[in-house]
Amino acid sequence: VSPSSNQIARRHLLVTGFEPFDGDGVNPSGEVAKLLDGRLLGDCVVKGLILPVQHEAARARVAPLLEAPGLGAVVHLGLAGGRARIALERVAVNVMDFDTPDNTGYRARNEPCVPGGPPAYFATLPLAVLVEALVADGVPAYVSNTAGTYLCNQTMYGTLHRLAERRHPARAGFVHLPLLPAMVAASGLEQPSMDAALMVRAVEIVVGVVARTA
Ligand code: PCA
Repeated sequence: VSPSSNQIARRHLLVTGFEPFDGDGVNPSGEVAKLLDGRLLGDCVVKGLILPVQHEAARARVAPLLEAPGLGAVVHLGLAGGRARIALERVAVNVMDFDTPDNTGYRARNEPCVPGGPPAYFATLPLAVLVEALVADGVPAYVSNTAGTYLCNQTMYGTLHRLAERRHPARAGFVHLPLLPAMVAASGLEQPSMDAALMVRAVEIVVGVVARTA
């Protein structure tokens, strides 16, 4: 006998983005996560929130959410300036080695995300299915083999580590978004960008597939 739906916590998908960092006034990943908060996907609801760009604070924000009953999957989002396409990250490594300081001015040098943790974790989201769904809808996307060694990698690693430790069935992974056109305009640099509406559509496709397959 399965419990009636009001006896169990609603199945939900955790979607996080980050606050702006490195002097930027905006971070599209945080904006998209905020926009999707509360969205219904079949029997699943999105819990969207914005993480601080500091490793302990980001971890403290995510940790209790990974223990929440009804957690179906985790999709972390972040900004990756220089990427031209939606990047589905394949792997998180146990390294923090920052090229730029975090939002508290701290610059980690060759530190582990989790002391004693395994060298790396693969994303557990269905990456090939996600790329296929994005590309079929005309959204440029690919599977990336590095999430860097900054906050995004650390957050992906921390989540996959915690879920693996608990043998939690929720799938998890990380999606890097390109710069917004206005960010490139403001920088005056020769950089690729993606319109906000297309990024939103991309993440909607990702969470839609993840909700169906979680
Ligand atoms: N991107 C950074 C950290 C926050 C963000 O949005 C990264 O790629 O690590």
